[in-house]
Amino acid sequence: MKKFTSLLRSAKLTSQLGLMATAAITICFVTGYISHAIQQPPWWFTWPSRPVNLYRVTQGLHIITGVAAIPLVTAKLWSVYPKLFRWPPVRDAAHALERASLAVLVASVLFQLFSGLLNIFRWYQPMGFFFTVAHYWTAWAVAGSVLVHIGVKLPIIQRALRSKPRREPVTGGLSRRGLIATVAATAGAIAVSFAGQTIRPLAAVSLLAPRDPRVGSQGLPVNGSAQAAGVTAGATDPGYRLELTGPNGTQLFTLQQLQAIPQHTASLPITCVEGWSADATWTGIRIRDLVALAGGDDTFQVTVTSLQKGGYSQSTVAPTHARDPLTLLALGINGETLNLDHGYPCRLIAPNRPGVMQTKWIRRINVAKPA
Ligand SMILES: Nc1nc2c(c(=O)[nH]1)N[C@H]1C(S)=C(S)[C@@H](COP(=O)(O)O)O[C@H]1N2
Ligand SMILES: [Mo]
Repeated sequence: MKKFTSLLRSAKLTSQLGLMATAAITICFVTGYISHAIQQPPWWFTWPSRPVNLYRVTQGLHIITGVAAIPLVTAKLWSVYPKLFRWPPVRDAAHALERASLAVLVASVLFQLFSGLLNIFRWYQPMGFFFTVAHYWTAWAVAGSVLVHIGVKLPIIQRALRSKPRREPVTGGLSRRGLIATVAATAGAIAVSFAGQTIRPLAAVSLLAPRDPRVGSQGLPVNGSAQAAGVTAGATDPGYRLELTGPNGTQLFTLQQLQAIPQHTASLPITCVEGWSADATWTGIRIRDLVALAGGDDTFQVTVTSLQKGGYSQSTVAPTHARDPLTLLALGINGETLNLDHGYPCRLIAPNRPGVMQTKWIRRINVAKPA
């Protein structure tokens, strides 16, 4: 076996790479859970509406640590793969269990990194709705199997990390430190080149990111055009009415009537779960003013429904966000009337909220007490 084992491989190298990969995966897991909980809140979870850029930071970290984990995990697997060919493959029951947990670990981590990458590049066809569900549940398999793996290996890891480094080969070649530095630099470069889609000053060096937050109609990328959503006819229909329902009953508004309600301005980003964020200045009606018109107060939640059938056609605005004066039913963007792709005649924009919940082409707003 010796003959195809690089001299660089050692328990110390594996432990150090493992530590780096675990750090990235831990941040990725926590920020991913946050994104999930905002969209499907468990009973104990509330997400604030401020600071307005908090979700931008957590989701930016999710994507950045996810892509940075790719070289870290690859290097870590490289450092141990000759062990795959050890004979006998299974020594006893405990060993068999350990190997099974390793198989779960490797498969679930690779699935998460790969499916996440497909999502960043908006290649949904092979996954469809399946992605969010699978990506969520597989994250638990990663968390569980990482914990088991660390638990099993802890004595080896501790010994390896404390051990004196083996004498490095002197004649040319890469040293262990050199390898670690190369892997870290690769992870860092990949992280930076994706970060540009959410940190504007980095956009120029954002070589790998699929989105440039500076590019798009009205100065903002479009996710899901009006045509793709099948709403063009409904959104431009002169008979369009916004329906507002609540304790005061049902009220209908033409676009002209909406424009006559006091307008406010808010500078807020769209932060897509895919990792890009872009700032814009929005003009429209405060949601809390509509809540008051409907007969609600600041303990009420708001559910908005799109002209779109299926897809991201509905979202709920919790009281924390509904009463925030920055939360708008936007009619305008960057000084212009909202164009069709950005949600004409009106769309939701709220601080510190995932893009997929910033519903476009709204036709109904329901104001109700949370269940
Ligand atoms: N009705 C509807 N609203 C929607 C979507 C959609 O597909 N349908 N896409 C959402 C997603 S995923 C994002 S990131 C934002 C993007 O807004 P923009 O296209 O104006 O940049 O809109 C959100 N609102
Ligand atoms: Mo999105």
